[in-house]
Amino acid sequence: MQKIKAIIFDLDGVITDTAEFHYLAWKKLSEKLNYSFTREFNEELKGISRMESLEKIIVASGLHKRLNQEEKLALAEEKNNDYISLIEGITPKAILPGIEKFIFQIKREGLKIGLASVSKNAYTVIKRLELTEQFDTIVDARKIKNGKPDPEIFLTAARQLEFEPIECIGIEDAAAGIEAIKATGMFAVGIGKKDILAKADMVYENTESLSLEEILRVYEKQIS
Ligand code: B16
Ligand code: MG
Repeated sequence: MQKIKAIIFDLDGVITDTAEFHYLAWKKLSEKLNYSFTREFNEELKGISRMESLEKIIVASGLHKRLNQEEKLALAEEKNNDYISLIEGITPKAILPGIEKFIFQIKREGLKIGLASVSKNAYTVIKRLELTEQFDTIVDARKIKNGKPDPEIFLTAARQLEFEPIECIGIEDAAAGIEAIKATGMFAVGIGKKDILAKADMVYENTESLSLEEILRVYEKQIS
């Protein structure tokens, strides 16, 4: 039977609720562009890069033909500055419920832990949460060419841990992230709504309900 060797986490929306800060910063920028930004639209931005997110907003708002590259970069920077101010006050208290206990369970089982975040701010966030030491490997935007849903980020994390994708489990809150995990052949655990994360192998409504024992049980049942 295949043995699981590592758990690879997404950051925003799984370890901490920075997904909400990305939402607020994009909403503020959208309002400036006279675009009515909804939570439903925000789901499409989860897990994708800053510039890809901006592109989607300006296409949706009908501004894409009027903005040149320099203006786009300035808008992306403006959003990032707002995001940076929002994450300034982050402390370990912002770790989502159940995550520390889950990390403890993973370590107790002797499994490795990886981080796969396309955020250029990932290191800062993990450091402020005082979690850097918990990770055996960290892959962020600087190490990859293609964002989620491309599998590159999860494949890189597995390679850096020196495991096959089939020996790893990925955890994500974004549809694009689940797609990326599944494209590697890993088992995918979703955090959030089942209809949005339909391609995941199993979904928990929130991080508080995460159980390593249950995940391993479902994984083993699936591969047997
Ligand atoms: P930044 P993840 C992703 O992080 C977010 O889900 C996404 O909303 C954000 O646009 C992206 O990081 C880039 O973030 O602007 O900080 O570089 O979910 O992969 O941890
Ligand atoms: Mg996420």
